[in-house]
Amino acid sequence: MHFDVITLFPEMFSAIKDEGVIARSIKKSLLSINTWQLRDFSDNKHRNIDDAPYGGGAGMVMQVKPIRDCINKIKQNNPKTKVIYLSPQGKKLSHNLAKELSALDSLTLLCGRYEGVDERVIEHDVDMEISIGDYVISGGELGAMVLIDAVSRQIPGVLGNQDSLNDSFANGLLDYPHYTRPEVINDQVVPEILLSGHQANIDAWRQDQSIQNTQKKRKDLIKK
Ligand code: 4G1
Repeated sequence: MHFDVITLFPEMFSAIKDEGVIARSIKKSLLSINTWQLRDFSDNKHRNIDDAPYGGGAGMVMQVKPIRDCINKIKQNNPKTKVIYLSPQGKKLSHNLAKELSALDSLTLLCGRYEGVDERVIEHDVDMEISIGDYVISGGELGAMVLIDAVSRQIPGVLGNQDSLNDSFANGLLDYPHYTRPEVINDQVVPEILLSGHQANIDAWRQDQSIQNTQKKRKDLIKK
């Protein structure tokens, strides 16, 4: 899968490009991430890409022309790419949406800054708006990185071993509790069953803990 990312802060993406599971998958050619500096598509010597809002008020708005030129450039190599604008107005990112997107060959992620993009970009150039949650953040870049991580994990081969986290959440459940050495610390003990060596009982216990955990901490996740 290929990601093109349109941003004013391409350096931020080193957080996922240089480290961890995404970096390894890039080296294995399972994934590629190209960042595009939107300022390279500015038409003035100051490299501005934003202007004041019509109607007045605070803040600046990202202009149509640089964004449209950048998207058209990306589409020259990649005519079928799906253009996603990370935005608080978008459909909420979920495990299921990440899974659906992972079936595509190419995504173009547009990251907003300031007050966001001119509405005409959304009307004419964007295929889908996606949000990572209901809070104010400073830019779409963190949203794009969350999306890249969640989508990439669903691509076969990206995760080394089979991933128990994914199995758990695919059922719509939270994870079960984890323990490692030592067996006792400050009077806190590891549940006896995990030391029993009886794998079938351990699996059943974990399944039960997943359900109880979900019931207790995230009732909203329990399927109707
Ligand atoms: C109004 C949230 C504005 C925000 C209401 C989730 C948030 C990108 C996301 C904002 C952004 C609420 C996201 C807000 C996001 C332009 C630049 C929009 C940053 C911007 C609840 C600022 N998922 N926010 N506005 O945060 O891009 O992806």
